[in-house]
Amino acid sequence: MYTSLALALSLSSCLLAGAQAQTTVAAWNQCGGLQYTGSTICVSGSGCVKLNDYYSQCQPGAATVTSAVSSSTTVVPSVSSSTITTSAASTTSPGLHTLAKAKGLVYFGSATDNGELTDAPYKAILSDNSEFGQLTPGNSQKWDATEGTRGTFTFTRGDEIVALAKANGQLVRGHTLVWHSQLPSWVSSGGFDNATLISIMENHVTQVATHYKGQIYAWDVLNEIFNEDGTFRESVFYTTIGEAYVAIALRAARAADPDAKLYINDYNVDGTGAKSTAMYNLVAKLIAQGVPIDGIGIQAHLISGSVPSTLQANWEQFASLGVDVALTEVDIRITLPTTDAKLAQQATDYKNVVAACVAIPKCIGITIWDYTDKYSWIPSVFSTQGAALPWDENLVKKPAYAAIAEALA
Ligand code: 9MR
Repeated sequence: MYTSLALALSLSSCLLAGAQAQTTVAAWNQCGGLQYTGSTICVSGSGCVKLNDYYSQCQPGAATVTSAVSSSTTVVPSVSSSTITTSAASTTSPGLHTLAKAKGLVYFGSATDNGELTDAPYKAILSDNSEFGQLTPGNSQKWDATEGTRGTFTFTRGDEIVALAKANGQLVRGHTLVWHSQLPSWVSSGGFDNATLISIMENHVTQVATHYKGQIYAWDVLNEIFNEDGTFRESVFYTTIGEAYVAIALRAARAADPDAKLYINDYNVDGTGAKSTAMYNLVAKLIAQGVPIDGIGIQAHLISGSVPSTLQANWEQFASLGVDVALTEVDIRITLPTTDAKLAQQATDYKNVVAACVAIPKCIGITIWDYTDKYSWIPSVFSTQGAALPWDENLVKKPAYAAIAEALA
């Protein structure tokens, strides 16, 4: 593992002229970075560590800054290896995507959304293809974003993210063609008969997949089609068309973009259980019927401390069908406020999740559902929970980052 030898600390931002007049910065707080105007002097016993161009952080035991050190000096601090593995911030990594590729995965990626792209420091990390080799538009390819009015298609926002990924040399997971949620009411409440709804759904899949033809590594063709007990969710598609809608959507996607891998994606299919069994049985049936299906998407919206112990066994079952599996929306939420112990538990959870994928040759990729707590969906839905991602709200790597890197090393 890359550990202490790779710990290069830039002290330049801590050694500004007139430093004696500054107040000291407490451990783990910001002490430097582009556009930062606060104090650059860390509290005694900690050193100012450059994490990226935009953020330097006071880290206990990292280094003692003295005026004898020139601003261009790079020091390797004497910290124990246990400190390094629990303090992701002090680890220099070749990048999660670089590690994932070396381990045989196709990508390590992140979801993103259009509004976030005006945040330059955020976009800089997102665009670093050593960290992320794949992007998923979090919202901008959904039905409400692409066909809010029947027959009128809008691709501007999706195009922005696909173009960014292309410029960065990153793959795109398309998300998502047929879903009961973020579905305009003209579809969900239109009262269409079977034949009409089939043609509406086929047209939607065809138009969107054709627009992005050749640019999408994999499509979540169907999203969240099961109830927790493994029965089909009573979406307008299921109640109007019946189970056949699944195969119709997959066939339309294949016809529109023959090179895109086609997935069915869901949450709570992480460990074994009724919903996972339903997913397995459906995909087995589709394969037997000759319906195009290439992968099972495991969203993996998980709770720290409660990650199922059956992840690997379950994903091996899926993979035994001959399809790919991918972790498509990973986050591991914590009950707030965070503590060092909770962040350590979260790091262990991330390590176990990533290791389970790495252990399965057919597990081809891991996508986190955005990379920073700054833009996580969790607090808006679970009011007491958050901090679910490997980078914190200040775009600083958390212990989870080093844990993921360890599992990929
Ligand atoms: O991240 C998305 C968030 O910005 C939206 O508000 C939300 C609305 O449904 O959808 C989020 O993404 C979801 C994804 O599309 C499907 N699986 C669950 C994700 C989290 O809600």
